[in-house]
Amino acid sequence: MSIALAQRPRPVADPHHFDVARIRADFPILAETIHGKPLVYLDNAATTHKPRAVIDAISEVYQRHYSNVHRGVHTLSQRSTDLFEGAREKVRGFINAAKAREIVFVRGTTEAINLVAQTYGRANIGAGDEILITAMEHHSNIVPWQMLCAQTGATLQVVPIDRRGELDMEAFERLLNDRTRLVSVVHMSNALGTVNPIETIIDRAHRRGIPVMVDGAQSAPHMPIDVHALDCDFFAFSGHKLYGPSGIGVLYGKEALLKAMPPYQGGGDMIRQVTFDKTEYNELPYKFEAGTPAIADAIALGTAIDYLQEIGMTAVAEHEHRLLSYATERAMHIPGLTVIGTAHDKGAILSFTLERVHPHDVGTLLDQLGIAIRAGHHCAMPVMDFFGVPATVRASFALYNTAQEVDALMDGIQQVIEVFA
Ligand code: 7TS
Repeated sequence: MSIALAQRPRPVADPHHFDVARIRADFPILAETIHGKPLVYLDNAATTHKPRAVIDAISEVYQRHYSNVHRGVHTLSQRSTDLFEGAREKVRGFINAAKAREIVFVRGTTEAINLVAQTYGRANIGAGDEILITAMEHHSNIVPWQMLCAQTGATLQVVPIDRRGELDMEAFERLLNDRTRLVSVVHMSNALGTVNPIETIIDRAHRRGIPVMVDGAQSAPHMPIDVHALDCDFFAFSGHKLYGPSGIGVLYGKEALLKAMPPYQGGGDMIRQVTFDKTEYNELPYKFEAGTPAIADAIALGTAIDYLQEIGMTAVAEHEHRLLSYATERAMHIPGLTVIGTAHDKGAILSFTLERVHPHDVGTLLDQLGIAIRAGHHCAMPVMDFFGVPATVRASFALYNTAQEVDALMDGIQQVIEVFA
């Protein structure tokens, strides 16, 4: 028997006409006013809002289908197990993994990277070995490797970036060597918007037999992902940036690698047999899913994926790209505004500084106008150090943003400049 959540109105899927008004109507929070102004939400790199379908899915699970998974013979347990495993299958399809057992549910990108560092890393990386990351990583793709280095005596190598915020690919090739045991690289930078040439990175690393982990926290919500075509060894993303719930995320790993890795945490669900002498671990992916998982959240992540696939990730990427081009064009005409991150290939993130105004002041004044942006180091302090700024203002776009919201942002920035003039 298979169980499905209630059918819901679907977003429009017309490749020639991206109906942003229809999409906005699916997101209840976008009707909120902030300080009496319509909400202009441009902090999507931090987290995205949820369509009604996702909110309703959570409610429906708890109202009608909820029980613990993988344990009971009773009907509700079977229903929630079906829905939970159905969500895993949706994730598999979304990133085009070969098998559902290559999809491990975790709390988010951060946990996925820590899992790989502490399992794959501790089993395969030792004193004198090197782990290669880049200078534009989020702290989540720096600190777990530093911890692993402290535990094992391995060292962290860092691919530098240039003033546009692009990777120095020659340096990357130079840094790959016989001691390199793993490359872990961000697909799309949360601080700069840079989309890295991960196909080339994976190809060059694989030529030397080095596995590659991709931090897809920012890419998965904004462009089509095909882990099979990429041939990456690990790929991580978070549900909450993908219009799904917080507290749920995904680690994709190639089956052969996951199979050979020791478990991450011990407990229920990850075992086959336990005696006081010896424990036999469960099969994939359950070996890595100790304890009761975020059941309703995983199911609702599946609903978020349904929602996105109905629209189409290519259409999402194109819409956001149009917004970024328009925002960048307008920003260039504001005196004293410097865009940080001008890579050729960019996702819809506009990071900038304003002369004589601290980013936090920009954020506070924009908030008074109902505009939510992020001001800070974006958990990428080394990027801020490289550009010699303490922080930036960051506007990050999502599928529900509009050109009018870009106008509101730019008008808001003009007002900030006048206040500080
Ligand atoms: N990697 C990247 C590239 C990210 O942008 C983030 C979160 C993470 C990893 C961590 O994801 P988490 O879901 O485990 O927290 N980035 C941001 C941001 O830009 N503002 O708030 C969180």
